Amino acid sequence: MKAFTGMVSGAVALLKEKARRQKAKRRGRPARFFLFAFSFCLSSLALAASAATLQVGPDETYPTIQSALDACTSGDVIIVADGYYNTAGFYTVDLKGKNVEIRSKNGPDACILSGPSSGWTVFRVHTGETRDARISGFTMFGSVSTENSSPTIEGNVFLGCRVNCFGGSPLITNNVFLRFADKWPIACNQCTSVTISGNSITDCGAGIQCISTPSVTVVGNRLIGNRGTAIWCYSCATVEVAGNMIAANVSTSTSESSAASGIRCYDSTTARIVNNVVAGNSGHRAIAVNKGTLFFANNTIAFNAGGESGGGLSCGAAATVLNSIFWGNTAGNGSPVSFGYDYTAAIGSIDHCCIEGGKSGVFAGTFYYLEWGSGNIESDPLFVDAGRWLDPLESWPAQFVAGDYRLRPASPCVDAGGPADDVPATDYAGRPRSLDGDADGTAAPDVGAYEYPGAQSAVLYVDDDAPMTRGMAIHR
Ligand SMILES: [Ca+2]
Ligand SMILES: [Ca+2]
Repeated sequence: MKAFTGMVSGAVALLKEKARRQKAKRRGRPARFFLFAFSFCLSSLALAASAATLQVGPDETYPTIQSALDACTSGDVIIVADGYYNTAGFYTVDLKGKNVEIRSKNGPDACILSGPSSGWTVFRVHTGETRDARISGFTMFGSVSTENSSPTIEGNVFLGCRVNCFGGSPLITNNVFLRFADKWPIACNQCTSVTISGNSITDCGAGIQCISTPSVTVVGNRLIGNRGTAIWCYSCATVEVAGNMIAANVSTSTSESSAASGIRCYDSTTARIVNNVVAGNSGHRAIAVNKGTLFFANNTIAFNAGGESGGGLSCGAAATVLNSIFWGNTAGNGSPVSFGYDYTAAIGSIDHCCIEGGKSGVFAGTFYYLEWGSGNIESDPLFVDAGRWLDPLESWPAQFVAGDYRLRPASPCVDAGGPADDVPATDYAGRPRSLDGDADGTAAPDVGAYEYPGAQSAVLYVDDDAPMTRGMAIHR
């Protein structure tokens, strides 16, 4: 929350600065306006055929983003000066079909956009804009709404607000979402495709929601300490969920289509879930995929608290489960993994996994055939730090102090994975997979999301016993 506090005090300083500038502006307006107009005409003539850069700010040619947008054409760049832009009295900025880059001059700490009320839409993108329409580098107290458009929304901080997309193929990348209380800070409905990458979502009502979107890619996000499902895909044909940190999320839903604290794929055709760390979540189950096919490799699923069945993974899909750790998860039965609990008929395999309780820990329903493959182990994976649930007397509702899910040198998971051909070429932290972690001269994948680097680099482990239920850092 340090960043948040900093931003708020930054906003106050910016308000003062704005008042000072307006005073100065009133004093020097006539001469400066003439100079501006003159130089603008010259530059307009010179740059008529090429992209223009339009400056927005109290002392700039354009006082508002909308006035710059109205004057620009596709390919132009709009740069917004430092300041607090309170949009009281108007405004939703409308891109009006122009594929322009709109960005702050000095990043989100210095440029804050706010609507007149909470829940206000600050940017509306609804005229078929492409990925070349970019909105980046703002702190927003109002939402971005897109309809049948495919903009890039990048590097913003959303405080108590959201990105809401209907149709199109938007890219939502490297944003921070904090304190959006009303469920989904990222919501995509009936898009053609969507890519959601590198975002951080903390202390929100839930995480990422995708509905009826044929192609969903959710990669490299951090979803920590939210009060609902972290990633929920409903009726999306192809879903890829890779390299996400999903920790300390609590879902109270028991609805069949939505219940899961970590990842829920409901009625997907093909789901690929790889390289994720899913730890210390609480809900009906941590990960649930009800039908279709599932490829599930190199995930670390640890210390999740579940409901009836499948505290780690609950699956009715035809599943290939490889190189994954299921440790410390709880449920009524099938604590690590439950297949076909709802009487679905399919075949699933488990190879080269570290599963607490071994084969007898896995539940397979009446119509589900489990192929218990080779290379499975059932010893403690020896995480650097396992994390822990706080005693209910310490915190209520339950909170999880997440640990560090890299492997210790003596972990049985080091070099114990299956063939490298089938699994992601890099690990959760971006290291090559495979490395020779046990120094026997042969590189092999590890089990879990992290590849142990072995003697190839010195690693200093730091005790990270700090609560992360509200967005604390975790090693990457
Ligand atoms: Ca290895
Ligand atoms: Ca080796």
